[in-house]
Amino acid sequence: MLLVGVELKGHEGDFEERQRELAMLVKTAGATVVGQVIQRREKPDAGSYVGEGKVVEIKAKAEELEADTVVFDHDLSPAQVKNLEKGIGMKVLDRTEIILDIFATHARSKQAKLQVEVAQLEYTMPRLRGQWQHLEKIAGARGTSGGMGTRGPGEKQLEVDRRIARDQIVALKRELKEIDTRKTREVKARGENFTVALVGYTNAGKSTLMNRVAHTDVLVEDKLFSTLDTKTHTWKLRGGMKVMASDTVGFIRALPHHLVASFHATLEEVIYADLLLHVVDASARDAVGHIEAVDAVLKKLKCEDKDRLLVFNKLDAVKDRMEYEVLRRRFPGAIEISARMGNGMESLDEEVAGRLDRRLVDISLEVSVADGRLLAYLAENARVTERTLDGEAWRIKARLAPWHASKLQRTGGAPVK
Ligand SMILES: Nc1nc2c(ncn2[C@@H]2O[C@H](COP(=O)(O)OP(=O)(O)OP(=O)(O)O)[C@@H](O)[C@H]2O)c(=O)[nH]1
Ligand SMILES: [Mg+2]
Repeated sequence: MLLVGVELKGHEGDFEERQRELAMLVKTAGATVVGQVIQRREKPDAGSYVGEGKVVEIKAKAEELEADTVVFDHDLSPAQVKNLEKGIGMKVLDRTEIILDIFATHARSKQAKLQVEVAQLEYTMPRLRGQWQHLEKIAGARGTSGGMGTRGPGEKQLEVDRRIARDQIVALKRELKEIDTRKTREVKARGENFTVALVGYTNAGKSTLMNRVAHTDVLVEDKLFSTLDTKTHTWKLRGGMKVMASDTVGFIRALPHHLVASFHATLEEVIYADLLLHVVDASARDAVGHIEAVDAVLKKLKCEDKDRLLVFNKLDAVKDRMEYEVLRRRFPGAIEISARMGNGMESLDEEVAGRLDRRLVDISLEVSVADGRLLAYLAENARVTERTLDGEAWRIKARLAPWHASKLQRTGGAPVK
């Protein structure tokens, strides 16, 4: 595949990094990169994105390098794809299509497969429509306009395709909905534990961290989007607290919004989590860009106000100490770890416990010394901070999880303050 990148004015900074990322995406998708063409422009050309002169150059280069496909690092409109394919004489793909393709090959569970399929169909739909509108114009120009006679044969076929795609989306969504409802119920029913979701840019090391803290065996690969299914496991923090940790789908800059929409159910782990661990590959050249991209997706999920902890991972792989120091200063609250080597795990546990501790509720209550059951319950589930004997009753101050507090309140065991 031949890569094409256009450096638009005002986006110069991240251009090189984007090109590298596109190459990585193409490789992950299983194709080989034979070369690249770059261009600087003020703004995209409406017809062909790169302009006619550049199309000729791309064609020549693609032929010289014996490419069979040209990949653009930009989302192309249906019309642009059409013009480019005509001009270059080979298949043209954009970044979104590559990402969708990777998702399709990496999807394992029924849910992930359905989600990807919906996203793919929704992405192709407007393209079908684009061609249809185009043909409609041709039919009109032929002088067959007016009334029923306007429909050309090609148009009819596309209309049928479009209907099939639409019906398919409806059917897939119905099937998905059943799985989603069940999953949502599961996520919400997790109730009696704090939940922590590992979020972050793709390849940041989320699954590696998951394996480290929950002693699991999740697939870890130096590839993009290895994990498409969220899995939840128990994480025992040093200090005794048990939390549920979920590994999640990695994010990327300009994550196709069809994917965000159709993976909404999978991302519920994030939406309902008590704490988000934002895992960052601190050895990546564009770590700041990655952090911003993740923040943008979290915003789309309306999770920007959630309690978040920044975790700098791959400290063992940081090469440029100077550059890293700049990053470190910019995000002074970040915890530093190496999920692969197991460094920094104590401070991570401590910080997670501390963050979750803030979510505990303070209560004060009086318990009869004879109420062994309630005393045992408190001993098991609460952290008693004060206890004084007052005649036949204990005056107790304690901190406990919100669900325990509301349980006590429901059973009339204690007034919750
Ligand atoms: N050097 C180094 N490499 C690491 C570390 N943590 C993870 N990696 C490597 O980074 C790559 C990606 O790790 P994963 O755990 O699969 O990353 P992920 O965030 O789950 O990625 P996706 O599921 O694809 O979004 C793998 O090759 C890991 O071995 C680390 O602390 N140091
Ligand atoms: Mg993963």
